[in-house]
Amino acid sequence: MAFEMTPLAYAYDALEPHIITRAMEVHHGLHHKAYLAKFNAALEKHPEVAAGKTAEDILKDLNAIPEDIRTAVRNNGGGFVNHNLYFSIMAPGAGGNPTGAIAGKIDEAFGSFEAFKEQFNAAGAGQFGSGWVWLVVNPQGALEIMTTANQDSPVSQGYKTVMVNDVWEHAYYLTYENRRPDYLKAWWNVVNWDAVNARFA
Ligand code: MN3
Repeated sequence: MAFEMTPLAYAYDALEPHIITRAMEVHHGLHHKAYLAKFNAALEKHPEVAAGKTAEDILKDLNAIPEDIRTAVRNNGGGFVNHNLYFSIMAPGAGGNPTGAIAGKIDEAFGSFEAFKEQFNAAGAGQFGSGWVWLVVNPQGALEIMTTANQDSPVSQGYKTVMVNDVWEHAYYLTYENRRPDYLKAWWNVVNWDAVNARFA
């Protein structure tokens, strides 16, 4: 059983001007699709790895993956799962202050939404090279900001992922060229708090 692309809930041009159409076409239509194809190709060699599991489940115990496909699963399975969350928590006409249960939890953990945003953006700007900046629930049950390199997922380290921003250059170069901090700042305009709450629940 092969994993499949989750259709985007919005059009490629829907996140303009914060993320331009061509950036979404390349990111979702080419990069994301390529991770999925390579993930499925790796799993074809060991179909038992995916039997009865979600893609995220597979990433939870990388040591259980046969060695000959472990790196491919880590990189491409990670790429598939990380991008699924990223694309699912964005929407047009979104942004603004957090709503729902996550709003209070963010205040509790970081003091205020403004303080959280500042820390999240600083972590994203400080991630050297390609990677991701996350809001996660740590194994002790508390909210935490973390970064991962390449396509590594926090689920492989026992964390639950709540929201994520992609800081690979492919995520922002077409819209912002080399100005990653501008992208980090603008990205909050497309954060869909309903989707973040659904994920957090
Ligand atoms: Mn990406």
